[in-house]
Amino acid sequence: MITLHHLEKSQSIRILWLLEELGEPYEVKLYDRDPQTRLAPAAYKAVSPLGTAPVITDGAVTLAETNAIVDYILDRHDDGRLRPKPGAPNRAKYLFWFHTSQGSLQPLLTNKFVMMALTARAPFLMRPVAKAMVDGLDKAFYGPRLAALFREIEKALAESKWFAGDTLTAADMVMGYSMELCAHRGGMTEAAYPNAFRFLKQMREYPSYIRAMEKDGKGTILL
Ligand SMILES: N[C@@H](CCC(=O)N[C@@H](CS)C(=O)NCC(=O)O)C(=O)O
Repeated sequence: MITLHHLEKSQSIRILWLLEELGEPYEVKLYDRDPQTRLAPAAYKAVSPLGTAPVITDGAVTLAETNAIVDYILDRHDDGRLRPKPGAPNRAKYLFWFHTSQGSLQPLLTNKFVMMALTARAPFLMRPVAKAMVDGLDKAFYGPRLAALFREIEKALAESKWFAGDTLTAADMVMGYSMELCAHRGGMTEAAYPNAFRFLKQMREYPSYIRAMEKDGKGTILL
């Protein structure tokens, strides 16, 4: 049986959502972040080969990396419902959003937030210099790249209810966590991106997502 090692307030919520949506038996072990560093605790790092969340174990298999885990789990449920099959009309959209989340959007968000946190923790006299560097990076790199992604997200969600069409797929599950971050701290506003916010509302009201959030019990966002 699959065990999800679930780190609070982390990308692992996507796997919890997927497992709840599939409705087959699984185990979940809950881990709190280290109260000082806010990173994964030593017990978590002992399980995860990269020290990062999410990670699952399944018999002799230990697997990290969100999208690898999603594909591993969906290989057992290959009916095309949550992962459109090759040749399906929405396959290209599915692939684009499934990989955009972890290939572009999430790394940009993580890097931007880490840089912001480092600035806030810099020694007092260094802080203006650190802030100027981060602001420069934001203007030249994070800002334009995130804006391009936000525009594309809004366009996609104006065309269809979910990212790959009118029914939920795993692309929505991986994009969902990143979208929460965009809305909370990434500069995405409801006035400018109404369809993105409509997506977030429908995700938060989706029964399997509600069940996942109840099991998590902590809320997704690390503030
Ligand atoms: N590309 C990885 C990123 C994993 C990652 O950075 N996870 C964060 C949680 S949101 C983490 O483990 N943070 C705690 C730590 O680094 O100790 C994936 O998709 O699984």
